[in-house]
Amino acid sequence: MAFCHLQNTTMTEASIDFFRSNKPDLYNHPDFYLMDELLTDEHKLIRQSVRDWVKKELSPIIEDVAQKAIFPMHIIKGLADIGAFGPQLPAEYGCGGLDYISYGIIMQELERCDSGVRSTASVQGSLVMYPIYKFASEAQKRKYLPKLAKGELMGCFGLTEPNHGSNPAGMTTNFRDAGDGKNVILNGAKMWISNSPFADIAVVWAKNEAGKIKGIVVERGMEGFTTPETHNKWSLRTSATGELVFNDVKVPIENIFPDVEGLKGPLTCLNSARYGISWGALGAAMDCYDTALRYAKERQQFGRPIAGFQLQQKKLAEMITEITKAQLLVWRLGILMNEGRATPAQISMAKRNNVALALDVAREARQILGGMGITGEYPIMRHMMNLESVVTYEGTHDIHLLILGMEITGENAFM
Ligand code: TGC
Ligand code: FAD
Repeated sequence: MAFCHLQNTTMTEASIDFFRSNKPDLYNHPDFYLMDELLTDEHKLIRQSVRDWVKKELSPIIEDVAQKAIFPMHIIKGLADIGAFGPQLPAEYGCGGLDYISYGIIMQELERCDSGVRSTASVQGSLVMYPIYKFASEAQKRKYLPKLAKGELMGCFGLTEPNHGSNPAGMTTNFRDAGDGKNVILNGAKMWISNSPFADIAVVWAKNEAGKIKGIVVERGMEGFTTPETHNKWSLRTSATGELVFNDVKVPIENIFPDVEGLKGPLTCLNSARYGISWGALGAAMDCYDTALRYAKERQQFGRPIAGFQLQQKKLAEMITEITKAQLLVWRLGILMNEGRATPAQISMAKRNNVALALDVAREARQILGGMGITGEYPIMRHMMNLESVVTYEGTHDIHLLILGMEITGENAFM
């Protein structure tokens, strides 16, 4: 075994370096049920290219940028080059033209490194490009999609407001006719918006004068539009989060999506993003499990590796069981997504289950590492803190339970 020479040592600087430098060799794990056999050669090729990029460009900097709480802007081009922006959208608009399993695999491999980076890609692909592809005019698609795919433009998605999080139907952000036949006037504020501090465009959900929710593209530079950053997060520190503030912003009527009205607009986009998160969270869980397993085999206490103690084996065996179940869940969901048969409740089940299991795995893995588990020498605490946002955004753990509850009972328990 690669780690044998460390067995009589403590976790020194040298062994931590060894641990890091050997990590990619173990990247095919965990695959307890030989799930790779369900993937095509193309899926495996995509996975390998994302892994190679993550290993070269992201892993070496991730801890530092997380500690400093900055989004590393220079990775945008790399993310675009590996096809992380809108991989599931058609090639005719400069997008990936790939299937939903490929999309999931890309999210998994990014979040295996860091949920904040995956967040940036999810927002761009599922919450900015997807609604433009699905609901915008042909001219808007041609204007925005190729540049968004290349990362030449970055976007954000404004649904949540200070007083309306789980219940976006109550939003108060609104627009009215400017009276010039060309523009509308937008007022209101959105909160907790990923990518907002650097986004070039924002897909904003706001009510028209009839009180109907519409999607509208707001561009940076429009007078009265500001994007103050939200600081002091202990979670998703590599993702830039902020507000969107609209103070009598004049927006061209042509920027309003013609083809959708009502809450189903934003919720349709969330289906795509929540699906990606169910794969992504699994990536974070895999990284925590891999890290804990290797640490348990190396770390000696009472004269033997801690992996030899039943209590630690229970943790590891339960982790791999839950990860394997989650892998099967997302693979099947990916097939249903490809066939256009996945329901919102099925997506809620996967998002809720996989994020919760990732949090459980992170918490157990951190314990296996003892004191080392709280340091930035290992990724576990960062994953754990990140996942506290992932379990809340895109519908909280409780909201997804209520969506499932309504699906199976027919009873609405939201209000
Ligand atoms: P409700 O009356 O149930 O539905 C209103 C209309 O929407 C339709 N609908 C859906 N359509 C497509 N996909 C779905 N998943 C849908 N769910 C519902 C529904 O059929 C209806 O259509 P119509 O034609 O009859 O008008 O709506 P409600 O007001 O009772 O709310 C339902 C609820 C609570 C489930 C929904 O509001 C919800 O999901 N709340 C959670 C909010 C949320 O997830 N926010 C996410 C903000 S974005 C974000 O967090 C990005 S983080 C990104 C990152 O960094 O990665
Ligand atoms: P609340 O809705 O106030 O919920 C508080 C608690 O009450 C939760 O536990 C919830 O489950 C519970 N609760 C609420 N209603 C019910 C009910 N009916 N029954 C039982 N329990 C209930 N939003 C965007 O639009 N775009 C983004 O890019 C974006 N990025 C984000 C990034 C980060 C880092 C974070 C933390 C959030 C982001 N969000 C974004 C917002 C996110 O979607 C919301 O935080 C989330 O939807 C929950 O809303 P809230 O925080 O207002 O909580």
